[in-house]
Amino acid sequence: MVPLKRRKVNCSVTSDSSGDRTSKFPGVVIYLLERKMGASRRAFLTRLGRGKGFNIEYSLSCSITHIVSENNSGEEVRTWLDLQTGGQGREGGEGRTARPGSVHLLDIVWYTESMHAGIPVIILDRHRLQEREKPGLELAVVSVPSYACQRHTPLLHHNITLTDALSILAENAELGENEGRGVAFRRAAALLKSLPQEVRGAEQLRGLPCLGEHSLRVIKEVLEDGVSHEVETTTHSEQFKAMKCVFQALTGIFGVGAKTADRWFKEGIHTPSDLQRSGHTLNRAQRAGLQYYDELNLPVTKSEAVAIGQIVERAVHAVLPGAEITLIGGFRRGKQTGHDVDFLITHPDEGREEGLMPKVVSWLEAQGFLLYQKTTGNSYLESKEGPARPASNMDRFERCFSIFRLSTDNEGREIQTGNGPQTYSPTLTNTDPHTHSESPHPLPQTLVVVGDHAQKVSWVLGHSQCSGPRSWRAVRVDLVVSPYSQFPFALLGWTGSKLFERELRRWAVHEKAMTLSSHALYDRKRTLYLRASSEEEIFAHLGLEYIPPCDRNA
Ligand code: 8GT
Ligand code: MN
Repeated sequence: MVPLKRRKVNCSVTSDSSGDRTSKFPGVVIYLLERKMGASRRAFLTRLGRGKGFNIEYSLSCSITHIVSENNSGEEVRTWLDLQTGGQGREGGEGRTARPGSVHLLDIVWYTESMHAGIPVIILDRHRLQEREKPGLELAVVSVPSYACQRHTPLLHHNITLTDALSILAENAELGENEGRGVAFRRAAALLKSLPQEVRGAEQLRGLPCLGEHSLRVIKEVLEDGVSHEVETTTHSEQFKAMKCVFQALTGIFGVGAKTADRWFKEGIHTPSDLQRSGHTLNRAQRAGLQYYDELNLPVTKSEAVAIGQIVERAVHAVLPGAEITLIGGFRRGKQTGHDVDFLITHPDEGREEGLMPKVVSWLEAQGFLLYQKTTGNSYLESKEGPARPASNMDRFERCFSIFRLSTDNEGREIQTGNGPQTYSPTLTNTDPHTHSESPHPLPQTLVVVGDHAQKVSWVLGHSQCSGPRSWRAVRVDLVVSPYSQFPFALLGWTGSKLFERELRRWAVHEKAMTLSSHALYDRKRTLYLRASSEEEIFAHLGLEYIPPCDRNA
């Protein structure tokens, strides 16, 4: 017997077309679906219809115009029909298969009303089997690659509810110092971000990679109940709320990483003002972080990033004409806001970029653009034997971590003049958002409406409102200088997202026996460095399809 899937519908008139002879309604050829109806009821209804002059066929053929079923959903009938036709002719195609796209899929109600009326009644919406727009079954068979760097992941995607749930669990795992678990949830979320459509049912997840048992359980719960019990419990748990609040407050201080935050937390330091009171000796970065705490925790907008880009360009061109400046990080991926602004600087004549950063910094300082800066020199040396194993994630470019003083005019437009030489003053001030009204914020100028941030700034720095208009804000800026030959690697490494980068390196090691860094790509089998003059070439060396920056938002 031919398996059902393969059996194609015969278009010739079948031996069972007896209804033809008595048909009073030649344009209507009915097929009663036996599924769930049962053979005897079907036979009874067939006799009844034929007795009233209807053409009712027993075999599926391309002459069928109406398929009538009882107790079946639209999806069920559609799936059944696809099986009969081998999935062909979905769009009502011609020729050898039935015309499932153009055939009416009807509920038994239409049939009984027609029997009662003695004629085929006009088809109303309530007669039709409702088919939800549910392309999911196809999704399950679409093959989705398992590394995020093999997929296109746009900024806006279709599965926000699910990814939000997984992100909370990832965050919880990270706060609990379970990085492996955090990465597993982040990988699952990244997969959902790359899907071309919304997941509406668990059956759509079949065969998809990156979904561990735990993530699948959470996703299924959200799909079925709208929420996940575990996510709800986590978000409402006092421990999670406290940890999140504390860690965000402490790691929100520029110069404070997760390890330091954890140490301070264990000492009972929970807020920036606890820290201030603690008498801890802070390094220069941390002191600046405290001083500009509020503003550095406001998002930086794209237009602010562009304005800073123009300043950086002026500075770089003043000291090295012909140098090239590229906006990297999240803004290059199309994000409209960021926590900082990242720039990559290079020069086509390799070697000209050496020692560039101190000169750029001097220029910026002289113009009054810098509130804080720390420059580190280039310490990269290409080893003939290839990179160390395991390869370091740290890169060794000449680099400047800084806090810019971005001027704005009264309409909130960013303007590009500094305010005369002005250096960072390490005075400690009250920066706790909860107690900020107690002491004056030591900002050298006063607050004004600052574009998109007007409300937020005046809320956070409420105490500043009475001190009159201020025409600038503090913004974190990272400057990186790369030799021209390493530029594509630096560009790729600094565009992110962090997960995308992690996946690229994992792909390189596990699938290609290569080591990728922001400086180079090394082929361990052939024991040689693979050069590239563009990001596209790096993807090609790695045997990957090129993914543009806007699709690296894993
Ligand atoms: P944002 O919008 O919050 O600023 O997000 P982002 O721009 O995506 O993140 P980021 O923290 O500013 O980092 C930008 C990219 O640079 C990320 O992909 C990150 O992995 C990468 N990156 C660092 N530090 C370093 C580093 O020391 N070396 C290299 N190669 N990449 C780094 O953040
Ligand atoms: Mn960034």
